[in-house]
Amino acid sequence: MKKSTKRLSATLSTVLGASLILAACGGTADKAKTDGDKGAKSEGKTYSFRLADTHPDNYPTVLGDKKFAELVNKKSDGRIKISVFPNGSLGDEKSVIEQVQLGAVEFTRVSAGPLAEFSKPLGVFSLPYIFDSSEHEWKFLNSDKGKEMLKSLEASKMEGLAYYDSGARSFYSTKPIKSVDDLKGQKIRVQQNQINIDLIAALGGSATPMPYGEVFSSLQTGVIDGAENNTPSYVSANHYQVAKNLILDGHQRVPEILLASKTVWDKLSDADKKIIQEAATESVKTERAEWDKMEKDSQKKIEESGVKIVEVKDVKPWQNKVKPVIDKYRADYKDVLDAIDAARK
Ligand code: BDP
Repeated sequence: MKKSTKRLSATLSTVLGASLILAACGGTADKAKTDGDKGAKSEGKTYSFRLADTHPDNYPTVLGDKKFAELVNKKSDGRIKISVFPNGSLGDEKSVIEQVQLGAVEFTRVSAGPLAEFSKPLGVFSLPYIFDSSEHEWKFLNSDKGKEMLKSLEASKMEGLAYYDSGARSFYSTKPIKSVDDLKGQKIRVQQNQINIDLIAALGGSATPMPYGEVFSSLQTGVIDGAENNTPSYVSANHYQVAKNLILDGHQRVPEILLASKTVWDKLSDADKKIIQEAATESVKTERAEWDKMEKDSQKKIEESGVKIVEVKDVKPWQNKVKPVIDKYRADYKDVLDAIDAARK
């Protein structure tokens, strides 16, 4: 989709969403409930909500979103309908987050990367090399502190429901990258937050924050030299067809977050909140299973397509180079960094 068309559809969807939510929360059709049901105040109401995701239809997060929607529908006996809008069709992540804060879009699945500009605690996930492995990351995400971080979104008008998997992010470029030194002077697209800008500066490159949907054409036209992401995104967004040098440095593990607009959430009955929360938690299993599958498939595709892959055996030189970033933010994130360290044991 052209940028102008995309913007128009994002604006249209805001207007549309706003009227939808008015209809939903203003108390539409109260379906009579069977006797013995003395549930909370909005029980029996029907809702039609939208969930935005930047990824295409068969991507693990979208499959997770769909599982979530299906479970909500089932648990509410068809009263709560959630339609999934993939492909960034409701706007890029930053503008979707803004729409969610307003209540114009009711649900979204976004990366913690862009969320960091809206909710400072989530910035911690953009710090480099804080997790040793997927196990370490998930041990933290499932810990009390990890759950508390989801809840911290409330201060920014969002209700965090669940984490989804997003693996580890690595650099890729149209120019060769054989070691950490080769990023020097390269223009690298990053997710939109300040920590990422500091990260690229520490590596000697220049950061270009921009929405995900613009990365492919920017690589093609040379607006940027490279970018960084997990391998499923590198493949599904076709970046691997243009930026054919991949270095598996795994500098970040930035989880995905499934969340609701707090404006919408606060109007739901306790029973409906419970339904939605349970469905979100249950959908994690689907997303993570799809994630594992897609990581393997992407790896295969990359190997078959002539991408030059450099494995990083020793991340020490990378860690040393990005240390100024950790030093800059250590005090801000002390509590959570301690909890992440504790999850290592
Ligand atoms: C992907 C995330 C997606 C982000 C994208 C990005 O799944 O939500 O938008 O990275 O780099 O891994 O912007």
